[in-house]
Amino acid sequence: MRTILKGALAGLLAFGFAHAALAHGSKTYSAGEPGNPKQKARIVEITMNEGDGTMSYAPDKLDVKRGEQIKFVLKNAGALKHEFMLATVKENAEHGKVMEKFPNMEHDDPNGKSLEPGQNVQMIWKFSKRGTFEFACLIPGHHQAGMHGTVVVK
Ligand SMILES: [Cu+2]
Repeated sequence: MRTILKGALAGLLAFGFAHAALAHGSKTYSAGEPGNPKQKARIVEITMNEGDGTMSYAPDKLDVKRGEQIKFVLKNAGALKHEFMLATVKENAEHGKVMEKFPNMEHDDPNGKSLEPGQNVQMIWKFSKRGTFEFACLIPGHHQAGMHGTVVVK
């Protein structure tokens, strides 16, 4: 019994470390930096939902000035769990591959949140870098079903 418990615990720890190393090992973020709740922020509401064989964010495009802080008010209006992961297209694609192996990964990071159906979550983000970034749901199948959007920072 003891050995089994230890084995399970070791497995969980290994998973946690693998997750940290693969997805969140670095404290720098491609899309900017975690926001400061004490500074002013533009509020942007983004609703997640499923349609007829599709999944989406509304809106799925956002233009931001470099240095601007955005308070994302995320709403999961769907019947399924969804995520909002803000990074580059490449990073999200790599992270998505990890999630195919570990589909139950949960996110509560400065640049990414997991939302249960009906849940609302806020995320404050400072777009300190110019470029084109992606927000996406990396639960297997969701990105492919259309669950991604673009942020252009000028
Ligand atoms: Cu999703």
